[in-house]
Amino acid sequence: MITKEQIKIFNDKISKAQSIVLCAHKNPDGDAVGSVLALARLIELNYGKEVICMYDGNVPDNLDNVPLRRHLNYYTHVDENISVDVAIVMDYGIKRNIGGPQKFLDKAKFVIEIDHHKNDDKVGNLCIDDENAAATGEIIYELMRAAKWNSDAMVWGALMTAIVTDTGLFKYITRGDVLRIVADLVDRGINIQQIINDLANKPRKTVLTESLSAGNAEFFYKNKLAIAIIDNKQYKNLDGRGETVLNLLGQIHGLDYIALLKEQKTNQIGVSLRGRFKPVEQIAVALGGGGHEFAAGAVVKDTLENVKNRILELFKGVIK
Ligand SMILES: [Mn+2]
Repeated sequence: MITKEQIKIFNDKISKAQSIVLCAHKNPDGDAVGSVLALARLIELNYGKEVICMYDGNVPDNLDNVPLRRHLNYYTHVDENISVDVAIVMDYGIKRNIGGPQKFLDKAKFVIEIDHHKNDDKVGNLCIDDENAAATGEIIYELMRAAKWNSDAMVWGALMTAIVTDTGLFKYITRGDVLRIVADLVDRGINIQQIINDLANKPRKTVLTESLSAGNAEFFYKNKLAIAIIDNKQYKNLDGRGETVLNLLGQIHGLDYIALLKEQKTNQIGVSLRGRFKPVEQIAVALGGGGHEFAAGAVVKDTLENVKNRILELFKGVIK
């Protein structure tokens, strides 16, 4: 629930700001990119202000068609000497996920956060958070409605991309509210098929690498846990988080948990965890990460072998 007070503060800060930067988590996904670009456009339409959108890491190719994609700047391409009146950080989860844009947050006179992750160490002076939201894009939509902002097809397309991404093509939706937002966006003319087709648009080497990783997965604890690996040599072929590996393995009858280990560099392993009706968030937290009940992750500074053993050990306590 977004309060009148929150809208008042947001309105006040944005109205007075000369310089506004927007960012989300490192290696942004459809929710991060969609939320940043939707809010950027909303601020442009309703306050007549241009904002600076930035990211760290890699924006996957399958987000190339998100409206206004070209407005996203790699953070080092933004002049680090600019003054920042307001920084808005979205969908970030934990502070460590912000990456390079953090230095712009550090010098901002006011920080607004908009997020749907659980987080006990918030960075915002104003927090428009909702742990029950299916996507940060859902909160942006609610803010847009509550503030009675004007919007256009670019905003709606970006918000649909955010919701489609974080609900795993609507699979994780547990509240009718999200579907009512989707219904409204469809009534406004957004084509779901086109959004989903655009998101399925990956480089060939990525899809082949992902299928290979799924094909070589190992199974543990009476086949309830699958562990798939993408080593550093294969990692450069990856574009995004390896969702295809998780989706392929997630179809296996009787499987409860999937762990995908990506060797981003020597002694740095990106871990993506998925549970099929079984929570994985605590495992991610134990690895120093976080996320959502059934989809979570962490980045662990250790060898592939050690991280795999830690994961086996953590799941041993969970799988009975
Ligand atoms: Mn999200």
